Amino acid sequence: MTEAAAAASTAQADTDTVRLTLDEVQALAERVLLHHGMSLRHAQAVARVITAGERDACVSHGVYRLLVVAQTLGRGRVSGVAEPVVTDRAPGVVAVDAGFGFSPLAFEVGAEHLARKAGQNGLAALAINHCFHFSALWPEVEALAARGLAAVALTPSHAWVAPAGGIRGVLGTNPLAFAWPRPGGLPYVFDFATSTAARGEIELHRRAGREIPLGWGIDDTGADTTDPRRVVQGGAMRVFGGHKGSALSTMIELLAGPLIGDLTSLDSLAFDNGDGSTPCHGELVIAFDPKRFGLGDAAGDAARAERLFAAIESQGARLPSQRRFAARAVSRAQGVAVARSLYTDILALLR
Ligand code: NDP
Ligand code: PYC
Repeated sequence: MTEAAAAASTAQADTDTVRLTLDEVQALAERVLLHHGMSLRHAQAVARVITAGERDACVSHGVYRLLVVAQTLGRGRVSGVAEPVVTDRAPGVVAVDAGFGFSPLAFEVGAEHLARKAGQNGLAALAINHCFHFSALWPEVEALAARGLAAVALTPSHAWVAPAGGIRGVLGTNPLAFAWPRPGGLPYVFDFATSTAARGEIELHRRAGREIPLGWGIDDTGADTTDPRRVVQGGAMRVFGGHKGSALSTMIELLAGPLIGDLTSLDSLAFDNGDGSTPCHGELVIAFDPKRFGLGDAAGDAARAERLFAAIESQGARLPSQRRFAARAVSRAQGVAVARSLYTDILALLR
């Protein structure tokens, strides 16, 4: 590319995006959510996960989600003000009833209890019930790793995903997240949908009029398609990893659904009844305290984990979340660039 072409392309990119500091993203998100009737506590908690998504360049779960959350609030089923209610179910189990509010505040309230119970028992579980759930799970497992705990989080969604060998949506996009605390540094974290791609990615492609890669979804006849509209209208998404992803996704349905007295993705879609709201169901988070598990050589155990990470990286492979952590550092220094069309749609939510 010539210098002039590069300058023109940069200028084009500048006009197509709006640069915001992270404080501005948080403030914008809070404003939109308060405008749509959320309590301050909910608005701040939801804005924190949305800002974290944008900061870490997880665009499918960043400010784009404001459109989805506002639409869900507009449908009137979700409560923007419900205060989470904590119940001590067992020495190792705490439940938080979100009262049909969004999940982030319920997690923030429950995390304290979960961490205390994990410290007492070695491991503990947090069951969040009756929550509208739109967020990425890594902020939650990372928060637990920051307390020195290893953690797993899982949740269903809506029945958009066909099981391996099937062609109709039965399973959710069902994310699975894991964090492992590392001495003096950022944790090892992965967090992925058990569908080939998250629903948010398909929606973003649809918004942008872009094709999706083959393998993400099928149309209403079960044929592979690159048209996101055909996946969304009568088609289905694909699970990752064939029968293995299908089984993992089913496990998530069971553990974060019937096990904790809550809905599966099929139930969540039926409950939605065509509203197009964020899925409503439960979430399960499990925390492990390494201090209660080992044989007394915590430093040796941590060093063995570090050798595993080093062996992965020494081949040129990267650890999950490294892209996010790198994006986080850049966003903290330079802010984030939001697509202008998306920014305009978000501002319209304030009218
Ligand atoms: P991605 O496929 O983007 O990433 C999955 C994970 O794999 C990330 O931890 C990522 O790290 C890591 N990764 C990606 N590429 C590599 C690589 N080459 N080497 C090593 N690690 C890699 O995630 P999804 O699109 O599946 O999911 C996105 C988000 O959507 C998740 O945060 C999930 O929680 C959320 N979601 C939420 C749902 C809900 O119901 N609430 C439903 C479905 C999804 P990195 O980020 O650093 O690239
Ligand atoms: O991207 O699959 C998704 C999703 C569903 C609910 C929240 N995010």
